[in-house]
Amino acid sequence: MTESLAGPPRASGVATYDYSLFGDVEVAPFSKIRKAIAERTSASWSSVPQVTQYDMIDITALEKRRAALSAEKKTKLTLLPLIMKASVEALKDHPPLNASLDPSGDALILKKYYNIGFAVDTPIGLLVPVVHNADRLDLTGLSSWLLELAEKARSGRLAFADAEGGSFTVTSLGRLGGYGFSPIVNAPEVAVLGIGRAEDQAVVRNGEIVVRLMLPVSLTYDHRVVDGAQGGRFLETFQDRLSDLAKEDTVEV
Ligand code: CAO
Repeated sequence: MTESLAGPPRASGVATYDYSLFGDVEVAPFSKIRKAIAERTSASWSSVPQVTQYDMIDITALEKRRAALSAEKKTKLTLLPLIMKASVEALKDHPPLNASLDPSGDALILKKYYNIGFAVDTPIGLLVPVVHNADRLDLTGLSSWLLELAEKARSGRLAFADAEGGSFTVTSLGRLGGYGFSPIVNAPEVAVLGIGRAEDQAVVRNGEIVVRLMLPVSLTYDHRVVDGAQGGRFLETFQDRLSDLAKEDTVEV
């Protein structure tokens, strides 16, 4: 189908033109959910000054522990519950990342609850269910909630209540993640943690080149609230809490 797309500049402010002047085009509908994603991401992008910090975390020991826990519990434990647990523990030490800026600009609302949103890739587009009170859940509980909410999101059964009240978001592209990406803050939250694809890499330890499983992470935050030093300290704590989880008997499963 050839159809003119000429019209006035869209809300984005980017001028458009008649693309069909240059070849055949097809006009596909832009779904309701894509419009909602467009609105949320555009609002965040245009109103939040955001910075992304990257790191590589050695998860060799954590991966062994994950495999052992999965075998012990006779259930598949993915990396995400461990990431979520470590995020909650790191947020407790860095309250401004679990906050929202008051619209007046005069106050920061520090949340005493840990409601962690997580991005789910669904047939209709990106949805972000929220694990409420994630700090009260052990790894098994986190894993069950993640599975249940991801399934609800994918099957179109996610209720409004399942996706509201988030205080921090984790977005894991897992195996699809590539080397890294810059997530957009899920405003009015202040920070979002991106997880890339873990891969064996040659790294230097004690002067020797060894193979370790390295996880790329990216933390994006609202620079009005969080400075680079605090972002760096958060990532350090997050890494420490992940190391804690790799040790036996350090956490309730
Ligand atoms: N690196 C390498 N492998 C990873 C990984 C990582 N960072 N994270 C997960 N994996 C592995 C898992 O261990 C699992 O491997 P096995 O089958 O061998 O055990 C496999 O990838 C599949 O994991 P999963 O996707 O089923 O489970 P999960 O808990 O890691 O993730 C969910 C759940 C809902 C986050 C995920 O399915 C999903 O939808 N991700 C996409 C989110 C997204 O679109 N983000 C972008 C938002 S911005 O546009």
